[in-house]
Amino acid sequence: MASVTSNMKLLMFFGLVAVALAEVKRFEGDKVFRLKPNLDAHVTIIKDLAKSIEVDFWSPDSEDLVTIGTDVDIQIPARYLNLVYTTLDQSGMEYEIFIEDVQSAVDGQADSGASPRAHSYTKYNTWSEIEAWIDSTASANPTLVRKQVIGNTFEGRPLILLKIGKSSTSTKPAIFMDCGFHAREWISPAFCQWFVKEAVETYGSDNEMTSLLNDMDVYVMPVFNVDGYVFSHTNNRMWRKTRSKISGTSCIGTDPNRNFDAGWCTVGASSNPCSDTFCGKTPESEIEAKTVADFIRSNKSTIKAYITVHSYSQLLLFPYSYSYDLAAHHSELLTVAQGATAALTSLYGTRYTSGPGAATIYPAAGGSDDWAYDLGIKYSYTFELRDTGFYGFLLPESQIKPTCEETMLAVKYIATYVQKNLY
Ligand code: DDK
Ligand code: ZN
Ligand code: ZN
Repeated sequence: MASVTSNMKLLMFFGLVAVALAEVKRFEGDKVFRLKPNLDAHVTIIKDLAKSIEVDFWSPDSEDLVTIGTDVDIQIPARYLNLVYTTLDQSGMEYEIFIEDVQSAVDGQADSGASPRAHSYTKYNTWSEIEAWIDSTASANPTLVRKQVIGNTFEGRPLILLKIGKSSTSTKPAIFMDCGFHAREWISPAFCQWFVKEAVETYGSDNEMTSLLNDMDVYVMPVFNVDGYVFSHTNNRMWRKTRSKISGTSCIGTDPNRNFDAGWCTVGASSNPCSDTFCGKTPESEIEAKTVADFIRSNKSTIKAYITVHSYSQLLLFPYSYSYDLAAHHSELLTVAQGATAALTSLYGTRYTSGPGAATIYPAAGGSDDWAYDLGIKYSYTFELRDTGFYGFLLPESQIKPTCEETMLAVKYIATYVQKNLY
């Protein structure tokens, strides 16, 4: 027994040393540019840059998605700035600098004044803080919140759902909402935590929330891509994908929002494992995607709506993204989206665009929203939260509260619509 304990201490010690020694990527002097390609030649130049130097695409999320007439936000490492300025100036392409120093923006995110080692709804919590928060929230609200572990990530962390709703002996219709598909989109898990807080705090006083949670359950997955989220805290703030190993390459990770079985890898996705939009070896090759897809398939008859929360761009999207074809329920999906974004805007004037994915953002196959819709879940929506690129993924913590408050109005609008149209 004594030797087990000392071995454990030794392991813990090396674990801590490994964390302390882990290369934390720094971004001193890196800049984020907004490019405005309006000629084929400009698109070619951007794609060539992506091949020859290290460029991190913020929006769209990979060079494969760059098209004429759509703004491109890219992060350029400091050492390539001279080359990039020369290239851009020769091309005649219009551009602006959105972030002068990425490291300062990374450091500037934590402006909430919240204590760094305690959970807070107005800060970007680490996975261990979120895990502890899940347990305390579930045990403090046993009649309203139940924790469900539905599987494990590639690196062995738990995939956790919170089932929110008034306990009932009969099966209730449900809404499934996930956050944290993409590691660097930190505002997304912050929103799922906020939603749970609002649910438990306003059940019984807010009529809309009370009626919703009496009639329905909401499955909230606070973090889908847990391994990626952890990596974005410990090693690379700009990480997007999962952390799975792919045989035959040293590149790591798959884009989980290209890994679902919906027109898989046909458009707006890459078969190159080094790309940030890598679609994976096969549909559902990622354990996180397979686990969530299995859960939704098993609860297909009760799940009436699917909501997935990303950032940034201020969009509310619905199917399809894998095709320009309009969904069979296009006009209803659009009307609900417009109602939801109007509610969102009413609070602080934040402007959102809504529409089908392919035409509104870019064609992209393998998304969870298209997959859920084709499975038969009619109300399937993807949020792209704040902002429109001023801070991008580095949205300061001081914007968590207003962002979550306005997003609550949109999510409640959709949920209430679904609830009123159940039968
Ligand atoms: O996965 C993406 O590239 C964005 C969120 Se970062 C969403 C794209 C639209 C929905 C794809 N089904
Ligand atoms: Zn995303
Ligand atoms: Zn996004």
